[in-house]
Amino acid sequence: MGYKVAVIGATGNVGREMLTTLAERNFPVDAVAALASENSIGTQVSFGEKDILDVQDLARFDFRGWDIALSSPGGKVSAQYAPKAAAAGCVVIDNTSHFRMEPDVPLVVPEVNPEALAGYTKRNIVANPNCSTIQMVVALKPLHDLARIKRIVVSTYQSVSGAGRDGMDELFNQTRAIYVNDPVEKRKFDKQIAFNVIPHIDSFMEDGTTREEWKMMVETKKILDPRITVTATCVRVPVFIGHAESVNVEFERPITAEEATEALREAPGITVIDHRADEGFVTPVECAGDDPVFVSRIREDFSVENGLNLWIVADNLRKGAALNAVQIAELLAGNYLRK
Ligand code: 11C
Repeated sequence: MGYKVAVIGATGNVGREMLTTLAERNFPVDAVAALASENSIGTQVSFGEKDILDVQDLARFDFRGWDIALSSPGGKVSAQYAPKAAAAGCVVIDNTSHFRMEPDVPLVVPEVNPEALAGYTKRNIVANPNCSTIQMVVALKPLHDLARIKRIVVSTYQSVSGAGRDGMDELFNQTRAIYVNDPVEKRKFDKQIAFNVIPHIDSFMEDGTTREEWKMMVETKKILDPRITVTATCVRVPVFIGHAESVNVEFERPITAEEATEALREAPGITVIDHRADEGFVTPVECAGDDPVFVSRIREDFSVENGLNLWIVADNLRKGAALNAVQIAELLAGNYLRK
């Protein structure tokens, strides 16, 4: 016997990837519902190689009798519908930032803090972290276990798919416009993204930090360890899929690059590719469509005590969103919602 699974925001970048990931990993389903706003009624989405689903109106959907909802619409839509689905007995795994920092909602990365999932019963909601946080904490968990992280300095290189399909269209259209000498139009990003980089993701906060940077700080503390201090600079780059991060870590105890590499090689969800030679590292183009978090350029940082530098790359739509959500569903099914 399988589960009845609804995907909210099924027509978006992440929603489609959720359907693909559920099918690829053979998640045991008895029924799958693709839900979106009424504007998408009449459209269809694929579920695996063979099945086509008619998109249903989220506003009219009755969640009673449905086991799990994987939710990736806008934050405001989640704020309205996740509690509704949860109250009907459906466990919501929500990919928006809306519930992440609420103390009675677990924020889960299965390789890092699977035990936190037990708290889902308080609200029937589990939060999926931000994509740039997920790949960083997966890579840092084995190193934290080894030598205790004190401080993280991270700079991100985030692809336009993090901003949805409109972000991908804007990179494509601006690139084309520049080649054919058409005017460059800006809709999604506040500066030109083609042939450029933009140090601004999500809204600005009062202290000059952006919300994307703030999320990396607070989510890392909630998932990995509240004692760790984090400072982040988040940058949008003209790449379609795959976020990269340059991460500088200060540990409590000494740790060599060799020890770190060995621990990373043994840890779940991580692939180390680090040959210290031309092409001996991973870039976003190579990680797109793959599940692991890739770690390269592992080296000691002699400018601080117990410092290490790393280059971390992952597909932001898969491990950064859909795959992590489906892994949470697998944990739920295996440990809490057994059929
Ligand atoms: C980006 N990380 O690349 C964002 C997308 O809080 O879930 C995901 C935003 C979030 O723009």
